[in-house]
Amino acid sequence: SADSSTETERTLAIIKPDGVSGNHTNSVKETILNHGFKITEESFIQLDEDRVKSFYAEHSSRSFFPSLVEYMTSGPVLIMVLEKRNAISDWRALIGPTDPLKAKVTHPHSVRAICGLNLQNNCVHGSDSPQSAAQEISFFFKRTSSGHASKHDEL
Ligand code: RTP
Ligand code: MG
Repeated sequence: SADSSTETERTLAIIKPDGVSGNHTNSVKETILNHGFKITEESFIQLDEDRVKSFYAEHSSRSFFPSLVEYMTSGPVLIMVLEKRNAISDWRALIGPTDPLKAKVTHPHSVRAICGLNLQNNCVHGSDSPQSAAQEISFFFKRTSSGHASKHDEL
């Protein structure tokens, strides 16, 4: 069918270093599956500086950028591709606002309200548009011509 409202969509999710080290991985994955997403790719990796700088290039001129790079390289992360109808906006809604301290007030059941620590250490990432989802998924996951996923830099 060509009806885009019923087509599955893919988005990129990351459980950030504070989420992994805070033992939130299993509960976040359970939340993802309970909300009807399929986890179709998964990679537990340690990001290096260059990879984080490239991934968050849109923020390279911000004052928080050096701290963001240090944070995102401070330990392993779990990168996932999530699939469902409206995956991009539904995952963004599920994770809640960027700042967990605000999320606790306005979206108390969101992932960041429950697992996040502060504006920087906010547990999870979600692609913010169809364009960034496509770009971020291909940034981390390559597909061979046979259709099998091949991951790089896996721990
Ligand atoms: P994300 O890209 O990780 O899903 O987060 P987001 O869209 O909700 O927020 P964004 O503005 O893209 O910021 C990217 C990440 O940078 C850190 N941050 N620190 N100290 C600060 O002022 C500050 N602001 C943002 C957070 O880790 C944020 O998720
Ligand atoms: Mg963002």
